Amino acid sequence: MDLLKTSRVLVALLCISAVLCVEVARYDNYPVYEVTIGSADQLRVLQELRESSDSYIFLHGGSKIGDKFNVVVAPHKLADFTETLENDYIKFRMIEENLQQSIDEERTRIETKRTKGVFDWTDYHDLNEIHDWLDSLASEYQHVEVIEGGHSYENRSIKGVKVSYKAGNPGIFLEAGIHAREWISPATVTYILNELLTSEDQAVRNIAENYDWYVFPSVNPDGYVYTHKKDRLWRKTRTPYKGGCFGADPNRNWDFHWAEQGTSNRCNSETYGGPHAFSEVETKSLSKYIESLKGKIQAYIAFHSYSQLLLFPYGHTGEHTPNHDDLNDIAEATVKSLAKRYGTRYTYGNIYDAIYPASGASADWVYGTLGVKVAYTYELRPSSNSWNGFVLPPKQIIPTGEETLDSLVTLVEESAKKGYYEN
Ligand code: 0X9
Ligand code: ZN
Repeated sequence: MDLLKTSRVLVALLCISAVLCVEVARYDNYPVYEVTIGSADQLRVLQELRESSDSYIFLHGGSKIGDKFNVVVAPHKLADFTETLENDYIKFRMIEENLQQSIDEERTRIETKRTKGVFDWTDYHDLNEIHDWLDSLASEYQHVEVIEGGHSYENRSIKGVKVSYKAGNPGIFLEAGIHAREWISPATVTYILNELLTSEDQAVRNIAENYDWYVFPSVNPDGYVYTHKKDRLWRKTRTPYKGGCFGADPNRNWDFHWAEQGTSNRCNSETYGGPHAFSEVETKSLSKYIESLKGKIQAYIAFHSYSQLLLFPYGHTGEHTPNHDDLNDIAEATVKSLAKRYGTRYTYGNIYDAIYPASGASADWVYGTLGVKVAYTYELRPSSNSWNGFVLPPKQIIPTGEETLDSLVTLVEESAKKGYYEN
């Protein structure tokens, strides 16, 4: 997003101290609308709107007639927005008048209340804290090794760890934070990593010690830093592009049916796929690392938010994968297990049908190119009824971590029963 050129976002000066002032994107008086998809034609209009500009922020997806979803609209686009929807008889209603309020509350809390220097799951952490914590794990546990899985445009490390209790284990890759604003994703994956190392629960110990875990909590580090410092709702990378744009959607940039579905070729769009596949150094470098694990990783799980879904390939077509029935059975058992602790309800299915057509995503590339047959994408809490799900209250981090770990145990056990980790 080009703040100055498009003036999508009002820019304010936030002075953290007398000497340090940074420009911060603000969403004062940005309303949030709930939109209902009434027909296939309306869905097409809404998809075009999503891909048209960054003045509309689609907070979560919807793909079926009857689905509702929430959109943030920049004040200068309000007239266009309502006119387009009215012309196509699309049902919509305002559910929040001022998006900025919840962002302000979160910022105040993080700056004033959080205990600095302690890594726990009572609140969200910035990139340095996550990286320092990963380093500390390697010093503390002999089974942990820090790995640089790649790097970012602004030259930050895509840092992760490998947890291996014994040689010859099948590998499982956990990817988090590819979309910068989805803060519950790194928080959940660090929670899971901590449990893999410390839990005394027998089922958790079994999966922890009988698999090698490759855990990458923040694979879009520039974007994540940007959401902490400048724009809480940033989604993409931060590569500059002609026309004053920044960033591509790193989950539309992988070289598998790139740019075919659910992506935009306009650089200011939230779903801009980039000028070519792997244009982003983040996806290019990380994919090289993942390729180096070919044969070693047998499951790949990406964590996003929000709307409580468990998705599996493909995203570029409604055609089913060869192991669709297995993926569907495993997903069914996984969401059942997730619901046990707190009653959190997930739905599941192949990406194309269960959320929306979207190609060039990491999980599809891993499935389609590397032949990793167990490939899932979680859309974590909250449900799609929430109006600002990226700003999830921190008291939900631990429950989200707990139920997601419960479900991950089932996902691994069920896929193992089906023979996916036998050599
Ligand atoms: O659109 C996305 O990239 C994901 N949804 S989100 O709201 N977090 O942006 C869904 C990803 C679907 N996964 C694949 N196509 N593999
Ligand atoms: Zn996402």
